[in-house]
Amino acid sequence: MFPTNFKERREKLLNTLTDAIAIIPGATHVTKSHDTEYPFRQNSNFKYLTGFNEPDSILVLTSYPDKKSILFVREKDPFMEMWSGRRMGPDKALEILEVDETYTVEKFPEMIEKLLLGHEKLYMDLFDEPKTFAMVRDICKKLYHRKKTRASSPPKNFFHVNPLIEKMRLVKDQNEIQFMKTAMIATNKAHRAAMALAAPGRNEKEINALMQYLFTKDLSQGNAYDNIIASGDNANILHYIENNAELKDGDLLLIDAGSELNLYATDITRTFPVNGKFTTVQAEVYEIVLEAQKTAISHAWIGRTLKEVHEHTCRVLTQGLIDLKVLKGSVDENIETAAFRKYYPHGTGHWLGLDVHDQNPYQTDEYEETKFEDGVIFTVEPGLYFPKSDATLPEHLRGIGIRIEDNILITQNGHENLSAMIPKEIKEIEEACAKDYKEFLL
Ligand SMILES: [Mn+2]
Repeated sequence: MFPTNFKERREKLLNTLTDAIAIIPGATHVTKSHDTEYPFRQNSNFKYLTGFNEPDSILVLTSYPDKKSILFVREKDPFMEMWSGRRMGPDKALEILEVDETYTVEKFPEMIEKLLLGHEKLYMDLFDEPKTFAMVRDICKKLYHRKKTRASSPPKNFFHVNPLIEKMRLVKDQNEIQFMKTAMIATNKAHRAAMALAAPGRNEKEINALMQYLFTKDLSQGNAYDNIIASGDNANILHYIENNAELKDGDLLLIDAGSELNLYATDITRTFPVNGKFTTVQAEVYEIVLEAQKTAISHAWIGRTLKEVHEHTCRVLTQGLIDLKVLKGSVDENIETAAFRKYYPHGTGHWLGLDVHDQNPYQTDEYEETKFEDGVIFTVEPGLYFPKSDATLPEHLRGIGIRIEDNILITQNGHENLSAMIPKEIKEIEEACAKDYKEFLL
C-alpha cells in the first residue's frame, strides 16, 4: 500500500477553482448529554483532502495571489492534552501534512479576513456548516463595503463546494479500495460468527455485541453505521436499531452491518434462519431476492447505471411477487403501477466509500444518470418485506423480511464482488449456521 497522496487531491481541487477560495472545516465534537460527547467523527470531505483526524480544524485553499493549502489546527496545550488527548499542533502538522502553511485555529478569523481578499468566488459547504459560513459571510459583508481594488475586495459569489469534492470521490484509488477490502475481512468474520451464534433463546443484543467485538478486534475500527440486527417481523422495519429482541425458533434474522477502516465503510446484509434451517416458504422468498440480487450484479459493468441495475432488480422481484400470489397481473402492469413498491420500498444500491451512503453524484451536471466507471463502488441490496400486520398478504408470508446486500467494485473487465466470501447461497448459510461461534473469537 502507498501512502495516500492528499496533496495531489488538494491540487486537483485547486485546479478546478479559478479566482476562488475554498474553506473546508473539519468536524467538531457533538454533545451527547451534559458534558459527554459522541465519539468524534471527522468530516468526510475534510478527511479526503487532508487525512487529518483532529476536531476543530479548517482547510483553506487559495488561488490568489498564489495557489496554496493552508491548515488551521488546534494549538498544542499540555493541560488540555492531559484531559482530552494528544494534539498534533501547527508545527508538526506543517511537517507531516504537506500543506503550505499551518496556523492555530484561534488565528482563523483574523487570517481569513486577509485570505479572502482578491478572490472573486467563495466555495464552502453552504448547507451544513452554518457557524463557519455565517462567520465568513459576515467578514465578506464587512469587507464588501470597503472594496476599492481587486486586492482589497472580498468574494462576491458564493458556491457550494461539496459537488466538486463529491465528483472527485466517485472513483476510488487503490488505497481506498484496499481499506474497504481490509475492512471486509472483519465484516465477513462478524457475519459468519453471527450465523454461528444465533439460536432460539439468544438475543439480538448478543449478536450485536459479538459483531461489535469482531468489528474492532483486528484491523477494522468499528461499525461504519448502526448495526441492524432484526429478527422476525423486526426485519420489516428498514432501519431497526433497537437490537434487543429474543430470537425465536422458526424466525429469520436479518443483519445489516459493516465494519470500517480509516472511515471507509463496508455495508453488508445477510438474512438467515435463527435455528439454522430455512423453512420451505422462507427458502422460496429467499431465492427470489437472491435471484434479483444476482441479476442486479450481472449488470454491474462500465457504462451501466444504478438506475438500470434497479430496474432489472424490480422486474425479478415483481415476477417473484406474482409467483408468490402477492401481486396479480403481468410484470409490466405491476412495474407500471409501481405495485411492487409496497414490498420493496427502497433503492437497489448506493455509492459506498468514506460515507456509507457515499457523497458521490447520482447524476451528471446535465441531469443524466452517472455511468459506472473503473473504480466506483456501490451496494446491491434488493429485499422483500412482508409485515406481520399486513392482512392482505397470504398468511404464511407474514412476518418474513429478507434483504441481501453485497459491495461491488467496477473494474476494467466487469466487476469484483468485494463481499463474495460472505455466505449467501442457502446451502452455504446453513453450513455457516452450524459452526461453533467460538472459533471466530481466536
Ligand atoms: Mn446499504
